[in-house]
Amino acid sequence: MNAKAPEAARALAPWCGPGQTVALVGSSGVGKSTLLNTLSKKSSGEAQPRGPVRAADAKGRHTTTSRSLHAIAGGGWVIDTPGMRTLHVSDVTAGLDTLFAEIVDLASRCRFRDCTHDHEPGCAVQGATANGTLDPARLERWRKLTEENLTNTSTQSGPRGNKITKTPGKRH
Ligand SMILES: Nc1nc2c(ncn2[C@@H]2O[C@H](COP(=O)(O)OP(=O)(O)O)[C@@H](O)[C@H]2O)c(=O)[nH]1
Ligand SMILES: [Mg+2]
Ligand SMILES: [Zn+2]
Repeated sequence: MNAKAPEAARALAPWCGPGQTVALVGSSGVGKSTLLNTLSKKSSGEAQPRGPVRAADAKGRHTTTSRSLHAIAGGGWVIDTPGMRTLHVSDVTAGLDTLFAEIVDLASRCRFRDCTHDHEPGCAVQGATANGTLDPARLERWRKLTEENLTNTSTQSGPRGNKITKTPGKRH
């Protein structure tokens, strides 16, 4: 949508009304503050400052530096947030299992419990990509997100950095 046009507010009306609060989240320069100004019908004097977009790579600069809450014209609230260059995922193991339920399902039929669905023989997930029931691009997205989640999620470690796999029992 064109964030500068009043029609933008009309298109978003189902999510922006009395009793509703929305937050604008996304990369710098995508137009969050611009959209906020349209939604809240701010006069130019009280408008959220909008940033330039670098012509070379179309990346925005961080013009908004803190969160702020604004009333939407006609009811509801909108939160402007500073942009981010990248959005990392962490602690989303349960979410990934929900989103890629069919991969979880297939994985239960892999020969190895800790199958990475990459090179292992007897991999049901690779089998499904081979016979066309699973889109290889989807498996690739699963792999990327799973790796990112693994890197960004802290694991509890014991003495000498050993991973704790069991909760220590109560002492008697
Ligand atoms: N033409 C046009 N320019 C836009 C639109 N949305 C944002 N801009 C411009 O893109 C730049 C960055 O917008 P800004 O709202 O500061 O992005 P933010 O970092 O997400 O808050 C500003 O120069 C805006 O005027 C749009 O829908 N159309
Ligand atoms: Mg902004
Ligand atoms: Zn497998």
